Amino acid sequence: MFLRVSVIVTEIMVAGKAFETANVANLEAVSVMTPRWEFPLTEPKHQRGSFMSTAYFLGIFTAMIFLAASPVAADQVEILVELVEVKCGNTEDVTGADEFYIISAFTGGTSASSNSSITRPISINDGERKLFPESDCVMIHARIPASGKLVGALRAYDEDYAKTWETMRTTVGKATKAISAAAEAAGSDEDVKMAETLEAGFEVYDGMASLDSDDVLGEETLIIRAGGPSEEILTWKMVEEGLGFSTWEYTVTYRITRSG
Ligand SMILES: [Ca+2]
Ligand SMILES: [Ca+2]
Ligand SMILES: [Ca+2]
Repeated sequence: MFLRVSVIVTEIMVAGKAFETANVANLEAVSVMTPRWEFPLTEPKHQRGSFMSTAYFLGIFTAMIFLAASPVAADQVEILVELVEVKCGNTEDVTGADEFYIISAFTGGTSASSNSSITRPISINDGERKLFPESDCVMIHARIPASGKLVGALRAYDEDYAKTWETMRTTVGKATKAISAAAEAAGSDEDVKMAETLEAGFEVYDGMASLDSDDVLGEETLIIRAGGPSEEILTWKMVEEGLGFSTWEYTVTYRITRSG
């Protein structure tokens, strides 16, 4: 479409230029010839005709430039936020591998643009990097207004108290519902208000004793605007270097994809 409009504009530019050049030649001829032949070249009708033709071309030219410069306006943007991999520099557990997992909460301010997810634990040790399984990657996939945004909150854990992961689906569903309801009730697109609605989701998880007993490795808040590159690969680093019993270091890579 854009290419086609560009070609048409170029054609009009060439035609307009040729027309203009011809007119300039005519007008020069008029000024040179005026002293000797006042008629017909200085006849007002002829000059008005030239002016009208030039204005006509200019009008079309301007319209075509406007069309070419205006992108096809998408009022909605589809955003996909996915986990890619986790890299471990240093585990939290003092001996052996950690069981690394992430819970997430996202909202675009409506029920339809709210979601929560949890990944099944990945056994990972010092110096290793592991891909999140495809079935656990998607944190949010939503359509939001082109002027909108998503806010998200991520929390990473090392599992120390085994859970029945099959029953976690029910919990994830409850968390998603809680975020959806809070987002609809808040009815706000302020960053802080949107982030607050995510708390409703975390409260559901925090109510589980087994999850509450696991070690929290890091937390991250995200604001993802609808406008932006079609693909971004970002990292979230969490480090504990303190004087406590344990130290750890993790880097999580995630991807944002936008399409019109
Ligand atoms: Ca631990
Ligand atoms: Ca552990
Ligand atoms: Ca350690």
